[in-house]
Amino acid sequence: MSTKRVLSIQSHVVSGYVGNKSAVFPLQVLGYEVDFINSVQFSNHTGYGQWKGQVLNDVDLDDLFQGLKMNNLTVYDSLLTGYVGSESFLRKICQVVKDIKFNNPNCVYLCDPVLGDDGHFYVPPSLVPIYVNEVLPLADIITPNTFEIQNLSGMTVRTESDVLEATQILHDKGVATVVLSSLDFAKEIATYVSHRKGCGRQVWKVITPKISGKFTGSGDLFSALFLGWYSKMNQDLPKALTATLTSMGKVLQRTYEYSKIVPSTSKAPTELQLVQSLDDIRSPCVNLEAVTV
Ligand code: PXL
Repeated sequence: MSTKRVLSIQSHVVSGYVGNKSAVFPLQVLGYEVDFINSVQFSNHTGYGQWKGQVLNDVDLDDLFQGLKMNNLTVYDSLLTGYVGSESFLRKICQVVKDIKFNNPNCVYLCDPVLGDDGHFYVPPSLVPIYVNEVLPLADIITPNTFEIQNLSGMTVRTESDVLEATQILHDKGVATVVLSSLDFAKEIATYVSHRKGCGRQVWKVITPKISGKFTGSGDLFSALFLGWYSKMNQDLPKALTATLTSMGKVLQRTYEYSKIVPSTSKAPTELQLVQSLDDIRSPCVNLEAVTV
């Protein structure tokens, strides 16, 4: 069987792990051929408070894509997109998706609709209606966090019945699989997958323990792992989810432990311990269970 090809359009940082730096290595470890377009090239992620670098615009993206097309290099099995900072770039991504799906209608498009977290936007809020009306109808899988699902569905999401209602709103916009990457309960985290099937749907959840600390780039890692396992598990959603969450748990635990030993003089945020987690990414030892909701 030929190696599956993924195109990932996300940020690049010289130092640290967000965007493509969080996504490309895990996908390669899982055996994918990964082509990546860097939507920005920054020295480091923006959580440091200061950074330098360049931003790719919609014309630059089109240029790179046309170059690939000239050489018949746009045959992809999967497409992954993450943080997008402008309306024009997001609309150009929609054109790229349509073009790739024209070539291969079975290409799986996973969109992480990055809007923000903890009640704050870190992209212009004007991207919300573009995600809802233009991106969701094209996406096969979306992986919002709680803040994002609330903004995309237009409702507050606190309980399981809220999750069921909000995911249905997003299915009605055209996306078959919605993964709510984390819903915070008092002592644990719940992750939900809702998959539209004919007129009905199936929903699963996995409960995982809370790991202290918030690590930038973990959402990007989650989406990449989920896309990787989804194909490797022949589109078995509960299996893809438990494998993803097992690796995530190991990476976050290792990163938390590392954060406790870095010198207190260092003001830099702790970066994901990704390279150190190679074995946990390649062969997660899955003990989690996905239960039907
Ligand atoms: O992980 C999201 C992300 C992506 N790209 C850049 C970022 C961040 C989060 O800080 O700074 C450039």
